[in-house]
Amino acid sequence: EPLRIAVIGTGRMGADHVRRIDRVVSGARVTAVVDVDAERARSVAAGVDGCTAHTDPAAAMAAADVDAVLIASPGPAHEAALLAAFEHDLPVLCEKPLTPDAASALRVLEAEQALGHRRVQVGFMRRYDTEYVRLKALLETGRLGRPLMLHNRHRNVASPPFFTSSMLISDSVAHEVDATRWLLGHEITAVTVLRPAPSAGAPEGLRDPQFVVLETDGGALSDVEIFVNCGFGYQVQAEVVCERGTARIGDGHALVTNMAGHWGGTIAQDWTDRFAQAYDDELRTWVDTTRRGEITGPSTWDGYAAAAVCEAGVRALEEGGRVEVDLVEKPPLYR
Ligand code: NAD
Ligand code: ISE
Repeated sequence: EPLRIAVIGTGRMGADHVRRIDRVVSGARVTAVVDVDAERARSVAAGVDGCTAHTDPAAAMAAADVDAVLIASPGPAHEAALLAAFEHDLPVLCEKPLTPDAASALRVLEAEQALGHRRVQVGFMRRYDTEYVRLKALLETGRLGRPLMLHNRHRNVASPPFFTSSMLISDSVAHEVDATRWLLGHEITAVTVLRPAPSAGAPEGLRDPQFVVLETDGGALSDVEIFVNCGFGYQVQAEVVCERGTARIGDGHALVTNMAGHWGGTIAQDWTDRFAQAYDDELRTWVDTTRRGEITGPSTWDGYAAAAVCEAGVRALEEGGRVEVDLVEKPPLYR
């Protein structure tokens, strides 16, 4: 029997996940979509056989033909949707961020523990990107020795109109926070944010770019250049520097052309292009494991830790200086 999924939020990511479940992944179908914008929900539902449209997430989750929930509404709406899914004990794939701040993430962490089993996979899709997967596998062989530093670059063509300076951290650097924790197997203990004079290409008042330094409990440093109005393309790059060597991903060298006195390639323009394979594998994994009654991948703990680090990062941005991260003790469910 296919997994019957309700998709909450049918904007850019939600609509793309609906397409992915409908056309790319096998073993699942979308039986309900939900959006506060009724017209948007109706138009997405109209493209899928047997799919109903709703405006209230709780109503969709109470429907008899829903086995699992994919949350792709904006971050501030995630907590309510997660808690409603827990009430029905439904498995969830929740787009990042789990929630926008540490206190709300902690409430979700506590609610999942009260259920007594993991129900959530968080949408940190870089963990499924083949380049990131190869980098992690290499680090785990130990051949390069102990990781000392991780250098990350994260560039977007342009930020959406609602983007604020703190969202460069909480919405964008959130991915490097997770990638750092996952690649190195360390927790992040402190955050510092440096701010060069903003680019003339950034909207008035937006602190763009920023330079973020993450310290880890394994003694490593991870730095992030976040630049969300670079204008030229979507680039996500990472280089790890270890005791006996370095390794780098994200150079986009899959196709290099030589022509008319120049050599080079093309640059992706957005995440749907750069991470297409990662989103497919993320969703495929969630569907396959959920059908077997398992939950794997980034957990509610990972979502909470990322939210706590980002909250410290936003304080470091606003107040200047180094801000320590204060995590609760890791509960047994996530060890
Ligand atoms: P979007 O604005 O395009 O879409 C959000 C949709 O949710 C809109 O249609 C909106 O009407 C609807 N909505 C708002 N409140 C709702 C509620 N309470 N219940 C149901 N629907 C509601 O945003 P987006 O870019 O698709 O982002 C959605 C989520 O995906 C966010 O959490 C964002 O951080 C995440 N995201 C992840 C990636 C990634 O690379 N993994 C990329 C972009 C966005
Ligand atoms: C967006 O929400 C994402 O998740 C993208 O992956 C990221 O590159 C972008 O900066 C975020 O705003």
